[in-house]
Amino acid sequence: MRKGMTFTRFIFEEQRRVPESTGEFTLLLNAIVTACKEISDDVNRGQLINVLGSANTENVQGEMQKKLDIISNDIMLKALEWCGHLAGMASEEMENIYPISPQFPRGKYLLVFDPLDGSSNTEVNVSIGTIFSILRCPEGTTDPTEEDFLQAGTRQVCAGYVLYGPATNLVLTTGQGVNGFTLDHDIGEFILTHPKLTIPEDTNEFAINTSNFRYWEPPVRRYIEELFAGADGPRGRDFNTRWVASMVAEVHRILMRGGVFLYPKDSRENIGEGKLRILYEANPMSFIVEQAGGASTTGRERLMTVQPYTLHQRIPVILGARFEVERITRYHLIADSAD
Ligand code: AHM
Ligand code: MG
Repeated sequence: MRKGMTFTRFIFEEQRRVPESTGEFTLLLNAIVTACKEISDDVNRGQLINVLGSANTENVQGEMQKKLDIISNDIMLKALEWCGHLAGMASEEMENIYPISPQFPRGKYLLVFDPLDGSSNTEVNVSIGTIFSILRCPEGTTDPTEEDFLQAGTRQVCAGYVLYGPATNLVLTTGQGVNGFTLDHDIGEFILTHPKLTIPEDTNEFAINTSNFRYWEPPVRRYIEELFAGADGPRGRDFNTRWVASMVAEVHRILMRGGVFLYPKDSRENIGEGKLRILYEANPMSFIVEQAGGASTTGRERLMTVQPYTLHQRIPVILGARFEVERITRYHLIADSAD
């Protein structure tokens, strides 16, 4: 007998706690998870099925797409457009929103996703993942426009990611804490392996791409310089660096053993307000991190309160251990008030 509750049972039991629930949300989640199992399978087979390498196309943000970016995006669209629970979708890999074809029924939710986060890592067999966020479609709207997707992170109904690493993990929040599951390939089901995840308030581990040091603002440089100084500096203890270049893997590590992650604002022309996208990356990860007891900021305000004004808008992201995030925010306030 295997130990642990299946994801299917978990979400049905959650549904029973909400007597007025129609079951629509539960079925939508199941469909998302099925799509991610298919992506997991393709990622896992990799070069055996010739899905590695560049697709030689650019996405709307001018980034080169990998074959797996496009395949994962197509899997999500095809697995979810027919389900009847969505009124529309938006993805990091598509310029415009994806309306549900008239041949399918429409539902009350909107789905936004990054089909394959960290895809620069596909050829090197380093962990990558799918990030998703479920929003409510405005009441009475069956034909959503781009504007309907532009919701602050605090309005998310659910956020999650599936990490394709040595194991395939699903991590999910609906605003009642964070739970983690591991895919049991033998039975094709996710099993609840990490219930009620929490992030320690303090940490000695930080993740940032230090090659961008010269482009950062003074408060971020100050913070990182103090960490570099370790036991000899004002922090009086040593810190350790990690950088996977897959946000989904960084957030997973933070959920498992703590830490802080930064992709701050910088002065490069193509980055400016940050590299990561509000809707597909920053908001869902912030929801998960806050629900696990961590914090998330742009450096100047709580990230999930920022009102997006375009679909692919980018934002500075600083998230993880609460004490560190508060310290970095303080450094921004001090720097701004001195200006
Ligand atoms: P992607 O969605 O195109 O993969 O880009 C997002 C990724 C994040 O997962 C990661 O934190 C960051 O880009 C790494 O950027 P860099 O290569 O500048 O270090
Ligand atoms: Mg991404």
